[in-house]
Amino acid sequence: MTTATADIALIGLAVMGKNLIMNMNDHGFTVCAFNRTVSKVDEFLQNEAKGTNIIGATSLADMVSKLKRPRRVMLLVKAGSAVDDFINNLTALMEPGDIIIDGGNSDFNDSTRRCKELAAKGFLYVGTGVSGGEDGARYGPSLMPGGNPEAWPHIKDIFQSIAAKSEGEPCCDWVGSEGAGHFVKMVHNGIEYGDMQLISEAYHLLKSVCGLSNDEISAVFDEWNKSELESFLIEISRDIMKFRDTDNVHLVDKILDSASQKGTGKWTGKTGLDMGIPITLIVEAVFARCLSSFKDERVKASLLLQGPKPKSENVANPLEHHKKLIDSIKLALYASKIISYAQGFMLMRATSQEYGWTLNMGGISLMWRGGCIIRSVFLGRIKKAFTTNPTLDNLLLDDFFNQEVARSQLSWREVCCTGIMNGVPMPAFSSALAFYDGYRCDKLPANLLQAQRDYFGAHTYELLDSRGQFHHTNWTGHGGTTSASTYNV
Ligand code: NBP
Repeated sequence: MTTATADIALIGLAVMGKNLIMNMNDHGFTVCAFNRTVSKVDEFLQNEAKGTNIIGATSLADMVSKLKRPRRVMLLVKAGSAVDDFINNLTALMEPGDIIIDGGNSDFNDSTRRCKELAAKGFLYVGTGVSGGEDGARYGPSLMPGGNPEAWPHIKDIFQSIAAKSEGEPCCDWVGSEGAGHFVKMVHNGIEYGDMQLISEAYHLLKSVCGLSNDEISAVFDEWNKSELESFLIEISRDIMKFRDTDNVHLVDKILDSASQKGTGKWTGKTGLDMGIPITLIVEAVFARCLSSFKDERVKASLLLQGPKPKSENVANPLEHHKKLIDSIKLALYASKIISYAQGFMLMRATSQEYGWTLNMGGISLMWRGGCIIRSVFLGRIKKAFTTNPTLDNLLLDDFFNQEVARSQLSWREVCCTGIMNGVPMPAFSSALAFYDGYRCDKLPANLLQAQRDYFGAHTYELLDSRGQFHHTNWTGHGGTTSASTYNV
């Protein structure tokens, strides 16, 4: 009979799985490794895992027999049907009270379904966000677990040990029930799309309008990384800008300007639309990638469509010559980033209320403070805002962020004007500014929209002095007096 010696089993020996196993091993946990293609288990044991306490399994049944009770099994496989297939096979081998954890990029709606289905059978399900890529998985990821709360005491020690640490605190805490963990990871990825787009727009302006060379842009990013913008994404952008290929040419100049995506940004956008939350910057970042993918059509259009082209003067020292504009671009990036996070937290707040998850916003900021792709000094400020006021309605209403946007906004507006007058697209910078101006506007033109809706579709409107009462007007004199109840536009 096999002795049950393993603390946890991990299925999926690709980049994330292997690195998480090594990380767990480093922290003193005995891990049993398994993979659909079983030959990869031996390969792993004979290479990366050689000389460690990691053990392998030859089948799912073998793996289950090697686990201490309650059994803990973590999946790091391709999201989708592979997860459901493994869950089905595992439940036939495991017992009620055992724990199944999905660490892949699963859709949070799937995690909610799986959590409920497994709870009905007595199993404890956890859907956890894992961020930080290969390096994070190996040396400390940001972990965002959610699901059946009864599972948390059984996995807390392993998760918090292997997670990144920020100011001594693990970047991992219980997020909430059902699909809350994967939801928070999805929003993280949406914000990541936004951050990347903002940096790319700054790059476009620095290159096209200021005429900076790649090395000069790298130097600008290096400076920014010593400021309130200090973050992993600015840091890697600094390194990318100065990276030279084997032929000594900057690699970034050889890369096709057509961005791919794997879908989590799109999911965030769709969730924003479903929840009625204006996460405009994230959605613009997704669409910017879509537009970039029309490379051939854009090249044709560039020869036909008229408009201003960036005019960068040939100056001896562009860094010095454009110092004011460069500083303004930095502030525009900073203010837009504040808007992006304000929108992301709006989405989390609304979804948390809708599903009754009671997400802890300060805790989430801390989970993102280290280990993950959007890690930054800035998240420490967000943590502080939610610690000061845990029920803060909107990040923009926090004194610190309100003041930061106030001091940045003139530069932000000037940068948007400069981009527009030079024909440089800035969907993220400018949509963030439009959101800011809309959010701080006490009277928007939606009164006309309501009148239009009532005019053509009898959709009714409320009056300023009698909210909650709905009126319909016969605008043309020949319409009826009946208001619509089904046709919604
Ligand atoms: P992949 O996403 O490339 O998945 C590889 C694993 O999935 C292998 O173990 C493979 O088994 C297994 N698999 C596949 Br593919 N199809 C399967 C199926 N139909 N049935 C059973 N197993 C199947 O690996 P990864 O990049 O390590 O990512 C793992 C998860 O973590 C994914 O959900 C990913 O989205 C998420 N994630 C990735 C990152 C990252 O930076 N890469 C970061 C955060 C989260 P095989 O060896 O037999 O083909």
